[in-house]
Amino acid sequence: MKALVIGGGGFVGGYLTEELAAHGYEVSATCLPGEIISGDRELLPLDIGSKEDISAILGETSPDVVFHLAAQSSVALSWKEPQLTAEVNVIGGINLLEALRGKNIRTVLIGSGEEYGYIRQNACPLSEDEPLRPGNVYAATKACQEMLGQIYARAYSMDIVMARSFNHSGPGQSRAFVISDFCRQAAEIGLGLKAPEIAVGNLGARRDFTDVRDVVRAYRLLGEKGISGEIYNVGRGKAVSIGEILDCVIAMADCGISVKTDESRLRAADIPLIEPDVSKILRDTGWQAEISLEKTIGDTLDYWRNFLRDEAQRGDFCGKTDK
Ligand code: A2R
Repeated sequence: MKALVIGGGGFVGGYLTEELAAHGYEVSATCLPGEIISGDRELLPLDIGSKEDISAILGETSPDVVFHLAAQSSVALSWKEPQLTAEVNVIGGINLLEALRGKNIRTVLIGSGEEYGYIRQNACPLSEDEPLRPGNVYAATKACQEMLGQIYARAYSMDIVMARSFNHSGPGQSRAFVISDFCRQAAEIGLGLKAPEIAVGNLGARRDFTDVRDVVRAYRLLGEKGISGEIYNVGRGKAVSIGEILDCVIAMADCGISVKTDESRLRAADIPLIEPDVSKILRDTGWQAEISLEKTIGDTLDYWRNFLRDEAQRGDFCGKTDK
């Protein structure tokens, strides 16, 4: 079985490539031309701004299944660069769908739990039928990509499965995400690189976190067993508060950390609870999250400790995964 991972140079892409290879797939993966990739993986340069370039890669690699991860994936950047976000996530998505049209290649489109946006009170756990009310530019573009996926699946009988992924984390993730950020701060404190104080935003919000290694297993299984034209929530189905995550990080770091609220990290419109119903993916693929949050946090803490030690040894303070 041949798989093509588009957007394989990002955080999730490396894990998905490993997951597929470990299950016997012959994997090709693309990255944005000029993108700096950690490790020594060989990736094919591809900007999804060009339908012709996508067609050429499909011709070169002749995949049975395509996983589409390429995205402008930062919510913060989506406010600053709405046109770029729409270019990559919407026009790039159309370019891919057009390149795939008539080719009979199973496709897994990766969307986001952010698409649900301003959810109704008591709507959790969110089923895939819940109306979407995206609350930021990134979420709107992901909802749009998914709608296009459904339209192409119906109109052209294309074999497309869509994922809505909730928060995921693990070793190697950018510190723009909360678990990685807390673990990096704790690792800096443990190594004496920072005062023993972690800066935090709203600790009351409850979110659903899954380990990235579980998430890529879900993507593989959606490729293998997901029903064409269907949308699947990918998450643990059990939200925890950001405060509980912080307590776990502090306990594991075990170096006397205190907590300080940083006003700039407080978000005005934080939704109190976001939690998916994950019964559909379990029913159709047998997938459910298996890796505990404690393991995700422990491994992410270890990742940052090693990263910071290596950085200090090299005398280099601008690591490339620290975007
Ligand atoms: O922005 P960069 O240099 O990190 O490159 C990203 C790449 N990308 C593109 N690839 C091809 N053509 C483009 N025009 C283009 N623009 C950006 O897609 C990056 O390597 C990759 C997305 O990876 P990350 O930003 O690390 O996201 P992550 O965490 O791996 O999430 C993967 C998917 C995304 O669709 C998210 O929206 C979703 O999972 O949650």
